[in-house]
Amino acid sequence: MSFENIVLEMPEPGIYLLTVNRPKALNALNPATLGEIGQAVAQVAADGAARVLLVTGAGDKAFVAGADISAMQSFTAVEAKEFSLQGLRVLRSLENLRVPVIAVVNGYCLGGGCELAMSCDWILASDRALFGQPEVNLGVTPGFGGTQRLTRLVGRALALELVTTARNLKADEALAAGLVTRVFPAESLREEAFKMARVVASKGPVAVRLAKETIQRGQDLDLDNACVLESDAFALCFTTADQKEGMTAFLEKRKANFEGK
Ligand code: DAK
Repeated sequence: MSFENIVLEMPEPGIYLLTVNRPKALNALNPATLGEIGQAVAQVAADGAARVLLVTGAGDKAFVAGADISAMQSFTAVEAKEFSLQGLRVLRSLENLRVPVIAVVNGYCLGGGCELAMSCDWILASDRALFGQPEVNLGVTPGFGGTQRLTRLVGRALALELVTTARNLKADEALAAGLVTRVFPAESLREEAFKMARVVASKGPVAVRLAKETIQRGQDLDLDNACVLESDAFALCFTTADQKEGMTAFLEKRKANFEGK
């Protein structure tokens, strides 16, 4: 599949890299770009060899500086609703991808860009990253789930402060707030992200998928029901060859050779 606004590649076995590629517009998300991200997610979802997806922005200035303001400026309310629903749908499909998805944030990560990053499973940031939901500067609210995902990640008070003041967070504050999991020097961000992706790709693929599903599905349940999900996932692992291989390899003091079945 060929794209105009993104690049999707598999630079190493099992590791997909999706790059939003509109550096002249700081990788802003217009409807075409969102559509291509949706197609790329479907492509990764259909590839049984996929183990992890990295999502980043082209250039060293921005991950994504937001939804495309020039595309939105003349929207009618109906078009705005369609755009918002498209964004919500695409970001949800990314979130629901069965393999872990890691955002690799190298600069401005604003508005729809922050919403894209938050729909990934976790965020790695460079020390030059800047996060925010500045939509109120433009007279609108966040439209791709920012009010909800930011609140779940950093809590109600900070989410409200950030969304209503449009204040941006530097990487260190984003780390302290739990919005990002790790911060790296800008020069080493990409290599650190690949190192982490290789670690994920080396683990039992079925176990990794089930762990993601259990954490995701369980977080909105009460603890008793969530733990039933976990115990079912754990039991399901014992139907796989990977469980036998993983435990046998441990006992034989060798590296496991997982096949994803
Ligand atoms: N959209 C379109 N173009 C953008 C852009 C964006 N979000 N951000 C930057 N650009 C473009 C600039 O217009 C400029 O283009 P040229 O003038 O060169 O043609 C180019 O990228 C470089 O930007 P700057 O010259 O401004 O670069 P600076 O380094 O001076 O400043 C900046 C970088 C990130 C501080 C600045 O560009 C900026 O403030 N950008 C806007 C950031 C922002 O407000 N982001 C949030 C966008 S709103 C909804 C659906 C979705 C949403 C809301 C509602 N519904 C349908 C209900 C989501 C909204 C958003 O994400």
